[in-house]
Amino acid sequence: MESVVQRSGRFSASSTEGDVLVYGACPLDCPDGCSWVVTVRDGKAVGLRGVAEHPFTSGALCVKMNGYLSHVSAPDRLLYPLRRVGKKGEGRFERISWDEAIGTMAAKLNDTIASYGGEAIWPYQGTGTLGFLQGVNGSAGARLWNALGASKHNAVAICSLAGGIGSSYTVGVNRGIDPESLQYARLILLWGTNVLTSHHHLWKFILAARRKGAFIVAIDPIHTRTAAQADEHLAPLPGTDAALALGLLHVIVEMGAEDREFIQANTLGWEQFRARIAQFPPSRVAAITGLDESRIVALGQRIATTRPTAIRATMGLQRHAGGGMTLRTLTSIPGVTGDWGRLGGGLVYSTSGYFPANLADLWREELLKKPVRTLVMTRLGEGLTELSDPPVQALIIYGSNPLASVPDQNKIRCGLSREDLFTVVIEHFHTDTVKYADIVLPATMQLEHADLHDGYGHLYIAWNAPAVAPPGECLPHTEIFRRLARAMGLDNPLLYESDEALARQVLQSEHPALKGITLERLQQEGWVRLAYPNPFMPFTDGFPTPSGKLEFYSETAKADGYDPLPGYTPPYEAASVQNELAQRFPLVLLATASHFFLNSTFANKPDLLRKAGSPKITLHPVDAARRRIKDGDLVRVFNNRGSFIALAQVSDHVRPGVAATTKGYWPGQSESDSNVNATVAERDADMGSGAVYHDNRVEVTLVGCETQEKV
Ligand SMILES: Nc1nc2c(c(=O)[nH]1)N[C@H]1C(S)=C(S)[C@@H](COP(=O)(O)OP(=O)(O)OC[C@H]3O[C@@H](n4cnc5c(=O)[nH]c(N)nc54)[C@H](O)[C@@H]3O)O[C@H]1N2
Ligand SMILES: Nc1nc2c(c(=O)[nH]1)N[C@H]1C(S)=C(S)[C@@H](COP(=O)(O)OP(=O)(O)OC[C@H]3O[C@@H](n4cnc5c(=O)[nH]c(N)nc54)[C@H](O)[C@@H]3O)O[C@H]1N2
Ligand code: SF4
Ligand SMILES: [Mo]
Repeated sequence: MESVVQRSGRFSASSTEGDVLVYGACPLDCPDGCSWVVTVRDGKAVGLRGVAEHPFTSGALCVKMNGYLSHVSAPDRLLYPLRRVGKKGEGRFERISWDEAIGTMAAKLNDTIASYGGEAIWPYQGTGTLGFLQGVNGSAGARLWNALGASKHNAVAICSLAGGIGSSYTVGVNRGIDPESLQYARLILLWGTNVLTSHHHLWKFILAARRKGAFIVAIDPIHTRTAAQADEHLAPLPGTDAALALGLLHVIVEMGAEDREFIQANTLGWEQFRARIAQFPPSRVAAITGLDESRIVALGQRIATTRPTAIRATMGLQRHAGGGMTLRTLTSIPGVTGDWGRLGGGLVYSTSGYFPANLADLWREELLKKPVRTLVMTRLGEGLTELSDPPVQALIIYGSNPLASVPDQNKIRCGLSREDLFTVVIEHFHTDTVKYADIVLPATMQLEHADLHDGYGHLYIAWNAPAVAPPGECLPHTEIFRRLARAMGLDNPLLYESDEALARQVLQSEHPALKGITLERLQQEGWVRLAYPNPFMPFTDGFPTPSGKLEFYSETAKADGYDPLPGYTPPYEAASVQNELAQRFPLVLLATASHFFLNSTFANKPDLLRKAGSPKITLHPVDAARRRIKDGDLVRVFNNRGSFIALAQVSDHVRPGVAATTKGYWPGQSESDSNVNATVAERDADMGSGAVYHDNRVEVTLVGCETQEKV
């Protein structure tokens, strides 16, 4: 039989002789945060599988990561530092040494600081990897940027900020119930979330509930693959969910089904909120959401009579002008039904923050000599073309492909073309963004570096041990920043701590959730559940709001300049708000998660690109016929900001007036040299400057039939 060189206490003999099994974790920006095992043979990774015993991963990865090993060894992977030799955007580079690359960077950054001050440096970290050492959760490089006084990001505004802030006004935090507790629900509302594409590991808990009789409702403007599996699907107009929530509550209150005992003991401002709810009778809500009144009433009655009801919402739901308010209002529903107090009831938007990472020790704000400005990552175009005092003179991009992923692509391209801007991109592949770099640095991938991970859709943390040596001259972010600090002549020892030392500091906390969890244990076991009770109910000891109660009425929201009550904020580009714009651009375009890519990661992976096919836009038959568009036609999708080309897919999976496409394609893959983000506005959601990707009006025309004034 087999024998195994054991790296970890949890392994039993299960592999070929001489093989080494190494625990790791998926680094991608995905709620599931899977734990995996790498099989290493003769120094090479030959196998990758999900950890079978991990209750959330449950032995499976996903269609994107199953073939990860071929991505790691892809022939077009960046392996050496490069210097630009062509014009910005041309993508012509020559190989240089690490010493030269780091030396050039150090000189440029020192010059920038001398001429403009540290804030002229913009460290632009995206969500390419989430880890606490190399990735965005730990703001890799934070110590160095603090020492240099560089500008900061306000948070990962690109993805989830608005919704997190919105739910915090109601329950005090961005987090909600343990997603695993969906298995105890009797009614599950999958509200603006495409589970089977974006975080399929949750599905088994939903199925477990269904086996015990739970009813599953999908609320999504698109008939997604998740909606297709639900017992019922409601397709409201995009961005109208808070109105729907208030309408459902109207039905519940009319029935007298609110949980008065819970409300009395655990909430603040019920009378005011009740008056707000009264303003949203189903007839009004039907007009706002475009849903039949009878279906709103029926769902309201179902919620009123089914305990416990669980709501799963994710980030897509808040990519609208009223995204923060949407989560604020949805989070109030279990406050009215009392389901926050029942196992299997409540809402989960994110679990991020359940891991009480010691970020203060990781970041060391004391290295900052004075407070620095924060920049919004979804306003990169504006930041590069309009910001002054100081202007951005040095842009260090890592874990991000902003030319593909960030709103207002044309403006970003213009900013990245600036001759006086020094741009460094740390990457795995020759993305469109890389083409604008002065210096390109090759980063290690997950099998080649150490990292510490949590998940934003579960309560586990994991240690990712390096399994193989990096190919070529790839380096981890942590090492790149150590080398840069040295080349810049900085001598604070905090800038030179090892990866393990950093990981130990992240885990250094008196918080009970980390009781008994050490780096040694993680290295031994690969992953652990945080020390919360199991099953877990978050708000049994009250809500972490100023009043200690769930706040229907929030003084904090009021002080921050918002409506103190949950309410409904229409989309910026709603026909009711901007009628003239809606006439010019009649279709609301959603650009949602692709089943085969993770944001723009993998859009260059041949097998996944083949499965995904060309960029598509789904149009309702009525909308298609009106424009003489047939299934399979090549169309130009445009508005006053820009355009991109896609294949028309004519289907009733969307309603008239709504169109759907997917995010992630690289602009350079299209003959228009653009993707959907050429049409998306550089605009903030109501709370926390989140992006409004799905609040986007467009018109569509056959390629070849574009008129000059329209495009
Ligand atoms: N396969 C795959 N998985 C991913 C990603 C990916 O790119 N590909 N992206 C990852 C990332 S970065 C994130 S942040 C997460 C979470 O990202 P998700 O929340 O999954 O993001 P979306 O796909 O934008 O939106 C989810 C669903 O919400 C719907 N939706 C959009 N607007 C509205 C609305 O106004 N009302 C309602 N009710 N529904 C609406 C969309 O049609 C979509 O089906 O997923 C992660 N998982
Ligand atoms: N239209 C539209 N656009 C969207 C969205 C939408 O719903 N609609 N969703 C938004 C969301 S939710 C998000 S989170 C953003 C994501 O936007 P980004 O943060 O830009 O993420 P990606 O597009 O995946 O690009 C990540 C890049 O990092 C690289 N990378 C991966 N790992 C590492 C590493 O360890 N080191 C380095 N140096 N590089 C690495 C990958 O090769 C990839 O090119 O996109 C947003 N864009
Ligand atoms: S992308 Fe998500 S589902 Fe796929 S392996 Fe990574 S964490 Fe798991
Ligand atoms: Mo995201």
